[in-house]
Amino acid sequence: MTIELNIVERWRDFPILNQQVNGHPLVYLDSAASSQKPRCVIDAVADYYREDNANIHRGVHQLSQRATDAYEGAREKVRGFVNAAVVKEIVFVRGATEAINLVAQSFVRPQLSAGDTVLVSQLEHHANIVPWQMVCEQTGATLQVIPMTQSGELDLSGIDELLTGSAKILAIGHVSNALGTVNPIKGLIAKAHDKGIPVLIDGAQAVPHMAVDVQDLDCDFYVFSGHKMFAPTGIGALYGKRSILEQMPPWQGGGDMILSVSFEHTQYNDLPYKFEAGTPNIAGTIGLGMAIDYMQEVGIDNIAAHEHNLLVAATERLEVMEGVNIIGTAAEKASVLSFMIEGVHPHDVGTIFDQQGVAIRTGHHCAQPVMQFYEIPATARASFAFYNKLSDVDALVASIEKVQEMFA
Ligand code: 7TS
Repeated sequence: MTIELNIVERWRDFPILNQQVNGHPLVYLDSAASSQKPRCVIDAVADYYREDNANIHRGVHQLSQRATDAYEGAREKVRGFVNAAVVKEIVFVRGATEAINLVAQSFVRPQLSAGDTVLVSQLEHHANIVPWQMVCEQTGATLQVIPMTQSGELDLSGIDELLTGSAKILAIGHVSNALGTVNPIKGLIAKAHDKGIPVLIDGAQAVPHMAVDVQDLDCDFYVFSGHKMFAPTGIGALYGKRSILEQMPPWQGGGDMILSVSFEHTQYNDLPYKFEAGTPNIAGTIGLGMAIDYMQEVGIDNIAAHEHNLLVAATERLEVMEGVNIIGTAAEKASVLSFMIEGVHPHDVGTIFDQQGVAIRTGHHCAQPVMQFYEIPATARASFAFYNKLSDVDALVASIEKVQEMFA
């Protein structure tokens, strides 16, 4: 109960939520696609442009020093947020997608040849499939897939055969964006490490909802996007173990990633700058730092507990609705409820929801292999953040009833 009291008014920190859509109060149930931003994050970005804007790491002047301090301060916040051992292990990138491409091209590609495998799962977002397919095409290696079960969990019955010496990386999501399944990554990481296989965790759908400790997980890489955790778009982070990042060649070349350049020889910069070519998203990085401060103030455990209540409440309501099928019924889930309404295409569901002011996502959620598994083209997906209220679950149910009325 104290959790609910602490957190229930937090939606007021998000100015965008206080509006009407199509004549109804906005109910935002699409945070898995992108979260909304609290006032403090919006202000941090605006204040940076108003007061401190300058390029970083290059000026002796006041503004550049302030911008550099704010940018590097945010890196320390990200380090603390995922409990990395040292700040050098945090590389700023555009988002989860760019981080995975970086690891695929810089770390994995040089090790791959025909006969090798890259291991992903059937639950992955396209961002954790396509970069690996590309690197396989470039090297002649093969993509292998951990299958899934009807409930939307990983089918680990054949895992020992997949984790063989030919696997050069296991790349797996922490939480599935299409179904909300929380994968048992800690055990998988340990199993892969027993065979000497490094592991990348796609944490895009995990960090907004639960505490993550990369040292405890012992993953080699952990990637996420700022915009799903209340920060701006165009900024995210790659965590990598220092010993591994140090051995990896740069991925993109340009300014800031070098110590010295001549036509005969270029000496690369130290970590993490080696991987940050060009002027980065300074404002976005500062916004990310503020989003972390904000989440820590709200309390990640409070966030997880409140969202769990919302998910349980919504699941219990939808489970007993005639003609409504929940897609993805894993024992461990976070913040995502995918469903189908019998006789209605999910896109029509989304449109009717919008007319009620309720924003959900419909489609394949950039996880087409999950849709292929269930032999469906799409689902309707409600996804929660801690700024959602129990009354948003009522709005979800009322919108489903409206759809059913219209298609009766
Ligand atoms: N990994 C997962 C698990 C995701 O859910 C997403 C985006 C990405 C990677 C890619 O993140 P990006 O910030 O680099 O684009 N997922 C979704 C979604 O579920 N709806 O829209 C985007």
